[in-house]
Amino acid sequence: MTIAGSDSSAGAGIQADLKTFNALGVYGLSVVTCVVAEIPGKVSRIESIDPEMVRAQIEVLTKNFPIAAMKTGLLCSAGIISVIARAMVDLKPRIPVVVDPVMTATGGDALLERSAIDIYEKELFPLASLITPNLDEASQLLGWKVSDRESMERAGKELKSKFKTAILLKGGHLSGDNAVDLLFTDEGTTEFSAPFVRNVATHGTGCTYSAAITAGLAKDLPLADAISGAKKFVTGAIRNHHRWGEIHALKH
Ligand code: PXL
Repeated sequence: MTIAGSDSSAGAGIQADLKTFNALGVYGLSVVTCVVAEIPGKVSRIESIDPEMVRAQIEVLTKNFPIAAMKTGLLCSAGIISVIARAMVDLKPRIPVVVDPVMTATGGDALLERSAIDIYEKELFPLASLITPNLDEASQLLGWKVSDRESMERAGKELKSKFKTAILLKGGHLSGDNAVDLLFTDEGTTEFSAPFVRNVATHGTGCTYSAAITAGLAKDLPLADAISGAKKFVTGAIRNHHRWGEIHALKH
């Protein structure tokens, strides 16, 4: 199950999650938190769904489907995050929860209310099996800039002890020949690396990655195996990207 926003251009958000689940052979359920009118690189309008409606979607799905794992993506507002956290606390049995703390679109547009970060930290992070920040999100969560491999090591350890759960810190925004991510758990640090694919529009990469990890966890894979499979999947998706002819749609 994914709890996330709708991306009208369908490369990120709920649409990316469902496509990923489908490609990896698990059935995807979706809880919509907001609707984003956008194309890659340009958000034109965001409208959030009433938190009660978010709650109703979670309730009807969790009551009627055997959900094996879930992820959260763009959650839009503090009120929505609170509702989700409360619903998760009530869930029995507990299942793996991947929290992708989406704050800004790849193009730089803000997607989340500022006050929501506080609620994330207090209410949702304690319920996560894995949190998957990129470097910008990690920097916002820590209050200092994570800018290279060395600071990634420090940041991951700090985030893990702050939120007491596994952290996958994604280094995809660093320069270098490889896209390197680091997983921090109680057992130590594990590196996941793949050759960089340059000059490709990467809108939706983070959503696809966390959805693929969630699919792996739904299939009962150990966390590190779910992540390495997901890393291969997302790297393949970037490498085999769809090439539009004339990109009228990307004018803005
Ligand atoms: O890529 C982050 C993201 C997540 N979810 C939704 C989005 C975006 C980026 O634009 O629209 C719904």
